[in-house]
Amino acid sequence: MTAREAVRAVLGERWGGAVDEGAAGEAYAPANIALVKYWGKRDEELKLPVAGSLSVSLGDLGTRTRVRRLGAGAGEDEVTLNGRRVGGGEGFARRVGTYLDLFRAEGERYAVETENTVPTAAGLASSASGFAALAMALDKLYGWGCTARELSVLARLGSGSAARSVEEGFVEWRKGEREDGADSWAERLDAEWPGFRVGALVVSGAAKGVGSGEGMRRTAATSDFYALWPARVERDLAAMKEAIAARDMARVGEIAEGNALAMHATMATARPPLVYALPETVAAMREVWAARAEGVGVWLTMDAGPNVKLLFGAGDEADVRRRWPGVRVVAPFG
Ligand code: 2P0
Repeated sequence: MTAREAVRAVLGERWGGAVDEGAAGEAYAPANIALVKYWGKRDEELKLPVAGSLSVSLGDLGTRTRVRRLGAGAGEDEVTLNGRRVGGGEGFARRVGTYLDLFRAEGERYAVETENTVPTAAGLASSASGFAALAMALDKLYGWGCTARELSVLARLGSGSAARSVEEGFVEWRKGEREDGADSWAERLDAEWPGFRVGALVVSGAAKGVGSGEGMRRTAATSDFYALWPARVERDLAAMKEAIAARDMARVGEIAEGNALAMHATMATARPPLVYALPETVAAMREVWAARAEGVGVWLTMDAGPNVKLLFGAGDEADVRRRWPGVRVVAPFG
């Protein structure tokens, strides 16, 4: 099944409705950090994952997007990112354009204005909030009235992790079994945790080397250790949900840190090897472990880049801020 067919399957009768020129839709979606990671696809085009994953959304750090239908004469989409017009040849505009192709009727063009409320320098920005906000803005523009589940499926077709950014709080993305991906969507866990904290440690602003998509493909195709990954995620997901239900910060931290390191171990054993850590990353990891040895309740997680994210409870926030004066602290539950 193609991604465009998947969109038709979601929208059914709502598919293909026209909107007036100048009509617009706007939406906001939060960024998210995975506590149990998504790494590997069972279907590249539909972005169906090999395993489930679980994340926490970052509240008011995310993306606001406005989509407007351009007049009939418009030759191309107009894409703006943080107030700057992005040329059609740039990666960001191409990804947005390819996503819009899934929805547009022949000749339809859009103006897409995207503002990230995540400071780029915080190392938390990702495609997840961007595609979730874009899917939600299109829903408003066309008046489809999609459910959260439908929005999650539509967002997933832009970027896998975007499936999780249509909701706040703790979010679980079910891997699903179906070939069309209709059962691969994310839902919010019934768990408020006001004392939960995420900290961003920026160790480098250097541009990413190998993108997630290529990184996943390479890992799955060449790392022997990748065979262990799906079962590991299964175990970690079950344990993580129990730890969250119990509001057990130490368990959550241990599972999240172990899961991230296991993911990075599969990457490091790919050929050619994929190591996102820089020397500064490793130094930051050692600082986290040293802090923990001294009794600070802080754990780490890392994604497809060199920056380190800290996980801790409000009771340890003062210690964390003292040790890492530059840390950007997020309280996902306000
Ligand atoms: C995650 N990452 O669970 C994992 C951990 C990076 C490491 O989801 O190819 O940008 O668009 O589906 O969503 C990054 O992957 O990849 C990601 P595509 P995406 O957050």
